[in-house]
Amino acid sequence: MDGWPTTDVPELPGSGPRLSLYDTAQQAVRPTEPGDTARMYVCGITPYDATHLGHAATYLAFDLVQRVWRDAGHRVHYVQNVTDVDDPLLERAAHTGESWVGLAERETQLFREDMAALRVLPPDDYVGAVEAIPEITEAIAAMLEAGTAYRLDEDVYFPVDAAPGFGHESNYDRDTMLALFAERGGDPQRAGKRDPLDSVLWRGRRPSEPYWDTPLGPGRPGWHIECSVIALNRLGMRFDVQGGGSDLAFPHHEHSAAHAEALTGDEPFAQHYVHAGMIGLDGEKMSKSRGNLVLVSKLRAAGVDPMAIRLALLDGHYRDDREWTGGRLRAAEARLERWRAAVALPAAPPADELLTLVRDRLADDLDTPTALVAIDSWAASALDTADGVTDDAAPGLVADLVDALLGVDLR
Ligand code: 5CA
Ligand code: ZN
Repeated sequence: MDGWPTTDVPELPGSGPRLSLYDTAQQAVRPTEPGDTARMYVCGITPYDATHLGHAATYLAFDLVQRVWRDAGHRVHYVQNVTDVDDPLLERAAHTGESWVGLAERETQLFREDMAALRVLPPDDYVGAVEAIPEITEAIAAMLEAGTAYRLDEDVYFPVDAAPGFGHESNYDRDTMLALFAERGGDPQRAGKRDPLDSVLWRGRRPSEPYWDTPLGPGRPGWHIECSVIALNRLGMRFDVQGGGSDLAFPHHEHSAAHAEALTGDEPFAQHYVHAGMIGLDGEKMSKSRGNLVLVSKLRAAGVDPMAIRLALLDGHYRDDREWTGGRLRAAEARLERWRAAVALPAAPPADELLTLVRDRLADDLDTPTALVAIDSWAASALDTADGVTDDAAPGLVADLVDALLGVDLR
């Protein structure tokens, strides 16, 4: 499907350092080691409600991954899915009486507009689960053939013992896995499974649910195999970063990796599994199912500058769970105003050291809070005319670095 319009990324002098990121599987910050083209898959939305600040924060984190890689001289191949058929979407449509197709199209379009307004660089391949059904069924058929999938009534399941290293991605013990599986869309109680943690690859036709006639029989894909196949067929195995919010570490990313590893007999699925923290509101995770949402589109409609939303979300480390408050937005608006005033000056203190510092901080597991404070200091001295040495190229350089590396347009 179509992505959204891209924004230009200014070229900066020289190039940035290698990006290190925290990897959930190895539980350490490690350097990424992309080839000429860095390969990234980030799990996309399930389009049954509008983009909230939690989604935005997660996509912004991976937008910075792309920007830091580009600055280090890599091309980036970025793939994202849209879970445009799945239980929560069908449940919401059944509840409101809207068609699930119409709901998915509307919310996906709103997401595109929100991402474009936030200047998130679009994926190169933006792929819906529905459009990927032929490739997904082909993969499941191959797994059945190889014995890494089994039929249960009209459904097809993945046996976790087909993945010898199952659990290596999330590092959870079995009890935690069982609890999270029940909480996050799994079916540990389903009778007849070989192991309660086995996950559904293909869900046979149910009355009043959409289905597709395929060589596997009528039905629809399971959630994890959707991401395994969409990623694998576009990026291959061992791609650089698999990303999403921390609520995807288990079962979603564990099962997606296990499916792909079983399918190909190769490993790992991804070199880094990278997870953004959860944005909360009033002490709870912001989520469509809880309904405690601050929507990007609502803020935009109220006249909030998307660049202030962007700065408000970057003023916290991407891996930390953090609480949204109106105060964060007001602080970001004030910061944006100061930065804009500083880059509008005809001359300002030299910014070469600032460029090096921002590059270093971002390359160290996306340390945006420190990078933002460094830019604050430069802006403060630029605006304080008492400070002596000025350089007439500095305001332009800072506008470019803030644009290229943080995606914030100051002009
Ligand atoms: N379609 C699947 C992934 S294949 C899905 O999880 N969709 S979603 O719409 O529920 O979430 C989209 C992304 O936003 C996921 O990476 C999820 O981890 C992230 N996300 C959801 N809620 C929050 C939150 N409160 N804070 C940060 N990230 C969040
Ligand atoms: Zn996914």
